[in-house]
Amino acid sequence: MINKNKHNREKAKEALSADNRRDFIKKAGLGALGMGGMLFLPDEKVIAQNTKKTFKTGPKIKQINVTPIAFTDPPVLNAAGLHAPYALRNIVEVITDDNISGISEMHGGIANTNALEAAKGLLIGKDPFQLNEIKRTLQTHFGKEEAQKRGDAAYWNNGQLSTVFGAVEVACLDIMGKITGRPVVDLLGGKMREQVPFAAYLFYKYEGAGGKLGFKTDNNAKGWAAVRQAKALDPAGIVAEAKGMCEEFGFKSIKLKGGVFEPQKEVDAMFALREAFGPDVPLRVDPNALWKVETGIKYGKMMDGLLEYLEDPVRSQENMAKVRKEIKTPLATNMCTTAFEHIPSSIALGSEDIILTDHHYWGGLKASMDVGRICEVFGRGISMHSNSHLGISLAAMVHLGGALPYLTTALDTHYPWQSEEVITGGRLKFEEGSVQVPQGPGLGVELDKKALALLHKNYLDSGLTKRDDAKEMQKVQPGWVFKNDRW
Ligand code: GKR
Ligand code: MG
Repeated sequence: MINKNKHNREKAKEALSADNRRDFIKKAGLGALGMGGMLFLPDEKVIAQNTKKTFKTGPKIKQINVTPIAFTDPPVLNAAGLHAPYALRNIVEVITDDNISGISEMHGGIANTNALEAAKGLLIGKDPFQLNEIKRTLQTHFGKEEAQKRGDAAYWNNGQLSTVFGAVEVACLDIMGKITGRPVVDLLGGKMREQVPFAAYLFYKYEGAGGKLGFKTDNNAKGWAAVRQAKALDPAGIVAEAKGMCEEFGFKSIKLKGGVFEPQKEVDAMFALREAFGPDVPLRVDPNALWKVETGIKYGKMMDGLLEYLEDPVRSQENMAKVRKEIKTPLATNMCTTAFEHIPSSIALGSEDIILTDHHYWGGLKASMDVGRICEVFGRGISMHSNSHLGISLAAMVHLGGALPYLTTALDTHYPWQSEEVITGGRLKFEEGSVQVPQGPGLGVELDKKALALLHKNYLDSGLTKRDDAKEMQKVQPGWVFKNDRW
């Protein structure tokens, strides 16, 4: 042993002599000269063989399909107005030259469809493993995204770099998972939990099932499907909705989408939920930044001790920081800190306690892992925002939720409001409010081509090309206008 070590030391010394230094660095760079490597220096031939094995060129993207779809959505209310009878999404399928297909789901609307169509030509021939290069390529076309360009508009209608790249990245990760035989969660660093917890996401709503039925209901509906079509316009209606949803999905936390009625009425609904569910069920309310600063402080104080967090009571990081200083309840956001460029001012101002990440607009799953890291470093909590979505998005959210080392609260999902699917095997299951991280390679869900065609037909028949909640609201309340700070 002693002799062997002496021999290796001499070999290492020899390797470090001036003439050989470059060669030594080359070998070290290939990983041959860790301490283990010093014991058995592989010869050039072995290194060459291993190198070939390790650095196999990936497959190339041969084809990208973008399919706009529409699925039934009930008439739920929010600060921006009313949901249309159909919610829109774009389904992306990336196919490699060896016929491996990766899928993802993106915000709906023609701007996003067009942006994805434009991206297609740039990505054919690219290696799906080369995500940095793919992003750079998209950046040359879409320009570097500037957070201030997003303004107050619903950023998911815009078709910008982060949304397009997010969609492409998820599909590429699905491909990588299928090639390596590993679930996406492993490509994000590995599983931190088997089950990912979600919250019941309540909405005020008019009576109606949405879709073809619109404001009408299906008399044969049972259980949650029946509750989902009932009206919920007061605290009693919200409690009944919460009970129906929690019974069906087993959720252990509850969120109410506010910004619909004057604040006192929404605060009353939160107290009614507390009364009905008791102190062990965490509660949140999200007025989508429709309150003025003084309103945020007044009702924030009223709900101190009641809420797990108050989500976006007011607009802008400055206003959030003002409210946060005055109340004890933690503040969460998916509106004032929505991009990496927002982080420095978020930290400087102290605008929120929790960031609700969303891979659909933060720039993908890996970027959302980075958001998690930033939150950890700066003492913020992290959770997840959602919009109307189907199972491909849910699977991606679950892989991300499974991988985030530091997840502080249950995630948002609109999934219970939807009844259709675009994946094989039907709707994903919730157990006790959680979804199990899919086990199969990649996302672990597959596109149902028949369902895709049907939902695409829905899109064409619906006549909708973008989400416009204000327009839908005006059909019910003529003259209704969106106001930035209504109360
Ligand atoms: O679907 O009506 C809705 C929500 O209001 C959604 O658009 C929001 O983005 O869920 C969201 C939120 O938490 O702000
Ligand atoms: Mg929100």
